[in-house]
Amino acid sequence: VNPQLTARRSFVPPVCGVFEKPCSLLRTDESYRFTIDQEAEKQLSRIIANRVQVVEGTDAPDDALKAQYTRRRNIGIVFSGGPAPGGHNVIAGLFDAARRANPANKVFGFILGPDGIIENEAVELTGEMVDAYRNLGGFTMIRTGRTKIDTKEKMRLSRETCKALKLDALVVVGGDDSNTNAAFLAQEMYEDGVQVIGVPKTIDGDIQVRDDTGRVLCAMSFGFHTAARSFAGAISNLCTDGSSDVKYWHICKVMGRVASHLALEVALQTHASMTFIGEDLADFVDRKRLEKAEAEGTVDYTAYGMTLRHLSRVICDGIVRRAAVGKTYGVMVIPEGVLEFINEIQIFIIKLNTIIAEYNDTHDKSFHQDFPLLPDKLEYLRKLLQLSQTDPAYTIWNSRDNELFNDIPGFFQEGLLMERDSHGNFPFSQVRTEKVLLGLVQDYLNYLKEQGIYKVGIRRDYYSKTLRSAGLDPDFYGPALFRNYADGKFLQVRPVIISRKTLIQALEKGGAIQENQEIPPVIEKIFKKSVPDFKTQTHFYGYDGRGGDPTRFDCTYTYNLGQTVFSLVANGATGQMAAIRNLEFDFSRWEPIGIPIAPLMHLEERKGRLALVIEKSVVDVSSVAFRAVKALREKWLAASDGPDDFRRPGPVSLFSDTEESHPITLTLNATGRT
Ligand code: FBP
Repeated sequence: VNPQLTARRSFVPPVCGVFEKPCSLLRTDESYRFTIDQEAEKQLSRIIANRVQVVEGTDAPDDALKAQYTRRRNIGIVFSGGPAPGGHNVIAGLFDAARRANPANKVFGFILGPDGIIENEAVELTGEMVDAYRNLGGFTMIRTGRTKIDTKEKMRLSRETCKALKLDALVVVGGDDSNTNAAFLAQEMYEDGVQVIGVPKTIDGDIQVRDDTGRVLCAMSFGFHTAARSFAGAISNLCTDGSSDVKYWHICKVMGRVASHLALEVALQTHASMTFIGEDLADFVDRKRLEKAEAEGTVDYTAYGMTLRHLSRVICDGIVRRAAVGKTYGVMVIPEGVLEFINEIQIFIIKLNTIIAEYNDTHDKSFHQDFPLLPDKLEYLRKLLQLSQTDPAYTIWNSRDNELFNDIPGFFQEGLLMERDSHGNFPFSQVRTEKVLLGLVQDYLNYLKEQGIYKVGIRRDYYSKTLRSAGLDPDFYGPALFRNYADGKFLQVRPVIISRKTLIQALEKGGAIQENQEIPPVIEKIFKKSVPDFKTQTHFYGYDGRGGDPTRFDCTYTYNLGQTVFSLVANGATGQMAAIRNLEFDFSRWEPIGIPIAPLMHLEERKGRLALVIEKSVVDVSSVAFRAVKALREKWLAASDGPDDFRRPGPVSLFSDTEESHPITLTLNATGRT
């Protein structure tokens, strides 16, 4: 028996005031504005007119409301997509609210994600099952899957399952793509009287909903806080380890398929030496390129956004600057989806999506069945990229494209063809993004070494003390080894990259040693230190954080989401996503609401075609949280004489509510303070 586990299971999350009332109802809030996509209007006609619904509690429901609220119901729930901490509490919140309204209500869990709906694999959830998973991480109770219900046949089978189980409502707990799926299910099952409710889940934090005027309806999806705290804890430990044995650069890839929200939160929690935010790289404008093009009377679109090569230079700049003050170690955070924001990569991916879609349409076997059998895959791929004539925007293949393509290491050139997931997303979690970048970084560092730019600064006091302790006169040996040492605290070692032979010659010339005499070991030691060594350890933080036990924030958030789902179901809503308004503020201000899904949809390229999806929310580079990180970047790089500025995030506790128990990005964006 693990007492901590028992304590965790018995934690009772606080509920919003409305859920303490015997009954809840919905009030339409007309004040939110959404621009409706014409395609959404056409394809989701049944639910497009939905409005924001605010859940309100009542002590004295009239008879009609009471009858509707307490009517016996069967509700199905499915997890869709990657696990996110808190999912079990959505079930617990829904189960408790359903049983409270009517003890005869039944909740069915679909096994292994949407496949469970298609194949009618469901289990009726009992109190014991729910209790066993309260406040625990993962989706282990009913597991999850990534299947998309995207064909007529899958939709037909899903409808049959709902009929067979006599479902009144189906709850889809998932990310942007799964909520998109929920909207289509709501549309299709409208006639059958099956209500469909979505729940915003994903550690990526990319389901954030604002209306056209920027008013926040859903500040964050659940699971984000726990994952960020887990990653930050591990990365903070690397900051401590790195600054103790001062020998490695720790390269940390942090999950988030596209958006860099997790990397941003981790940066704020740990103050790692360098953190790259994909959205920031895309925002970069190469002024020199633009001016040159302008002078030539042309427009250079490639001046917008950072190239892979440019990014590697920025990374090198940080490494070189830290080395110059003796710091040959550090911690670097790279978001999993960073390549998504590198234009040239994005163009290759979109172009290949189109080619793969066309191939699948015109061949017996799918592209991914045929491609692995080809003898020279790279040659084939190059031809594909050059020959694609489908979309004029992506057909231009010039020498620059060629150059950019050649910059990408071979394993990733082929990797660009990796099979997309069922929603058409490129599987960045399977790409060794850090390896792609580090290859370029290492090459450039070698060049900088040769140029004498990448060198280790040795503290003057260190070198004087070391020589002296070996009984050698620093003023005698020093000049032979160093120049311009009198200027500052740090010595620029010169020449930086010299062979042992050159070093001996320099010492002989300076009269420090006689011909053929051995170099005193202490000088050898100092010399060795002057030659930078870029040693790295790479880490991937993703699946571990997805499986963690939810923080107090996520436990409370998800339990209240579950309760919100029941209120929406019991009041007849469909095509709505359960959410908590004011999540970014103190719990006392949280308000359960329903957000209409259809108005959030727009057209996006998926698998080479335009598809109606919910727009992912990426990091806003004008947000307070991002601006804070930008302003503190130089401080956190600590390329100066002083100590590093690493931050140790506080411990994660289920039982105390502190400032640490909310995402810093949320607090900053809402209030402008940490
Ligand atoms: P969801 O959007 O389904 O929540 O999943 C997010 C995520 O964890 C991403 O961060 C990551 O890129 C992806 O899932 C990994 O997918 P898989 O589990 O298929 O490897």
